[in-house]
Amino acid sequence: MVSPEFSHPQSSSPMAKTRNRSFWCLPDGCLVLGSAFLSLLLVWSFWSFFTPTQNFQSPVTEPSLKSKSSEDCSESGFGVNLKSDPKDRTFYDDPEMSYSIEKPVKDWDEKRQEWLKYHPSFAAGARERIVLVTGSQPKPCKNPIGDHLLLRFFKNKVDYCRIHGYDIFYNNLLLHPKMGSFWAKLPVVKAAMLAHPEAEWIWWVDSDALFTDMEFKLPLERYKNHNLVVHGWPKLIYDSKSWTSLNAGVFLIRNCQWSMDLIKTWSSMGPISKDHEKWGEIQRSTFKDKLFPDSDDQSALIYLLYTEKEKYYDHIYLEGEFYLEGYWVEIIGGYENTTERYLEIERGAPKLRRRHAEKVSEQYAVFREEFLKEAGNGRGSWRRPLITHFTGCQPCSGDYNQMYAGESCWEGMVKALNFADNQVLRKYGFMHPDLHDSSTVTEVPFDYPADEGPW
Ligand SMILES: [Mn+2]
Repeated sequence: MVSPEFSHPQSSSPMAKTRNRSFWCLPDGCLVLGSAFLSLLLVWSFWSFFTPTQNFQSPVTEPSLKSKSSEDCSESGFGVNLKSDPKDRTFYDDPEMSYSIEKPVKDWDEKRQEWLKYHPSFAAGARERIVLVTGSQPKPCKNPIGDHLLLRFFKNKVDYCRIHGYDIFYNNLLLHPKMGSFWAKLPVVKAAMLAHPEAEWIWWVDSDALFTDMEFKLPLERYKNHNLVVHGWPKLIYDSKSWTSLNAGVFLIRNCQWSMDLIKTWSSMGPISKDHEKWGEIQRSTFKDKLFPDSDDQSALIYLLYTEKEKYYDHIYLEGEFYLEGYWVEIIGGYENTTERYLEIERGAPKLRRRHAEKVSEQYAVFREEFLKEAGNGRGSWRRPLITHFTGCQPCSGDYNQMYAGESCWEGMVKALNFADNQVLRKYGFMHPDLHDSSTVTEVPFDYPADEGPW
């Protein structure tokens, strides 16, 4: 689909002045943290030397720091305490609390806050914490190379999460028997919100989408006054009334009551509703370019934005500035040019060529950023697209939209997967010399690409 670019009208909202307001659902349910909790945060920032940050210079063996912290953190992983679950009652102990999509959760902000109060090591970084959620169907793929492709799409997400320190959950079950196909994500996202009270955001990424910029991080600061972030364009929703005015295959949703309510309303247009068929008809009559009869999650979300703008628009950030997900057809032809432009930058910037541990990759992303100012974003840009989405190609079933040759789907996927893999492999000393050839690798020469060899 077309992806018009214009700046987001909400980005200049007056809300943007208040920096630290948005811990919980925004802007309706903004809860101020108590002073006791804040002091816990302060104490934690002192303890957190176990998680060295870019600014922290003290050696971890400093004896005066070691004694107290090691008692509390000796059984911890990466600055959070994985072994402490105090006996205090939380929502997990409430027999009424259900993970099912059919039983709404109430007072989630308070319940989540209470859990964090009893787990202070998680409270410290909660605002920035993301859990990526993805998944596929329970059965083996019909497409003979389907499972292999899904494995590579999943590996790509694991790579991205490892580089950025995010947790990832892969679901391959229908959590509600009626919520299949594109509706299957909603029960999973709801369950993930309950399973991860430590995370502020759940990031759903479809199985047919992959990260093609392993360095780029979501600009969370931009979303601080919003609860849902999707790739989309207001003009296409309100003027064109198109069912592709946003894409529901990738979204970031805040772990809060507003989102619980949205999921309830959203899924009420899905197959769990007795009005499911009727919703299909309503969607088709509202969005004239929608050609199939069934009610789908993407049209349902656009319908909410379209019919209840006052209720939803201020809470949903339509990200149109970069490829939060991008249509593969308009992207994959640009990988070679992008690769060449990035190499050109590196030839002139030794600090970008320096070999480094994978763990410190984010620092090199910061270095690179100053050279990407001219790259642009989104369509027509030579910046690596954050996510390439193979909309219309189904890796597992092997079905594809008849407007493409099937081969172009599978070849495009291989090219995108290798393009992404090259960014990862380089930290391990290797790369694919040919994006169309998955099985051949070459060793990366020292000081590459300055010493680029004849290959
Ligand atoms: Mn998809």
